[in-house]
Amino acid sequence: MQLELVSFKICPFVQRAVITLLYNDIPHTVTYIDLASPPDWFRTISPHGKVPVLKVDEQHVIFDSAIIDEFLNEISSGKLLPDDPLARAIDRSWIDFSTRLILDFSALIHATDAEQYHQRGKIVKSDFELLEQQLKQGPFFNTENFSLVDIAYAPLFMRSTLLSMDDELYPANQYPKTTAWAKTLLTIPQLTSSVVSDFEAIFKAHLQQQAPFVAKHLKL
Ligand SMILES: N[C@@H](CCC(=O)N[C@@H](CS)C(=O)NCC(=O)O)C(=O)O
Repeated sequence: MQLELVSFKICPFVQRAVITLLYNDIPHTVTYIDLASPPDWFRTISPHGKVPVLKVDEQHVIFDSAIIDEFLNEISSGKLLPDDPLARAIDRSWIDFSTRLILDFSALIHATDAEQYHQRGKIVKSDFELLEQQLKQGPFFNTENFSLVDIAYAPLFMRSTLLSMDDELYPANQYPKTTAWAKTLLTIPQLTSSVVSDFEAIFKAHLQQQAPFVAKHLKL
């Protein structure tokens, strides 16, 4: 099986799949596309028109990061989700919530004026408040066991550490368990190596171009 991951360099959802591939030592190749002008073949393999897409072989393609991650876990260690059905379902629920948090945070970053910025900031704060209440003593979401839930949130934590954000832009600063969790995750080598080497520059250039209000606020 020669896996090929179709990627966009700054996509947090693709990054989840990369972390899972690296964590499990799964051989793979990565093909980068430009989402602003995707190649014709992309539409035929990605019904939602989104990355990540995992080409498993000439006939089989999987899409959606949560589904790709579960597949990668199942063909390797299988240890990245709990055995107990209820615990596994709870993990899937919080993976689903991470997508909401990433999208709410992305909406905040792309606010075009102060009013939108404040409104969206309140939504992100309430998301982080819910997440904080869910966290136990750590170091991981499932205490001692690193899991797909950690992988699902890690891309957000990585992006937030690259920017000097105030509490309104990044309310997680106010939540000690979330802060400690993020700090732990960012020491994991498979996580820090899951983006391209010029990720920071590309990400900041993207914000300058697509999110000028927040870029100015961050003095980028
Ligand atoms: N739920 C999807 C979300 C994927 C997603 O939104 N990817 C973005 C890039 S970060 C995308 O491909 N957007 C292109 C579009 O919406 O046209 C997943 O987890 O894989």
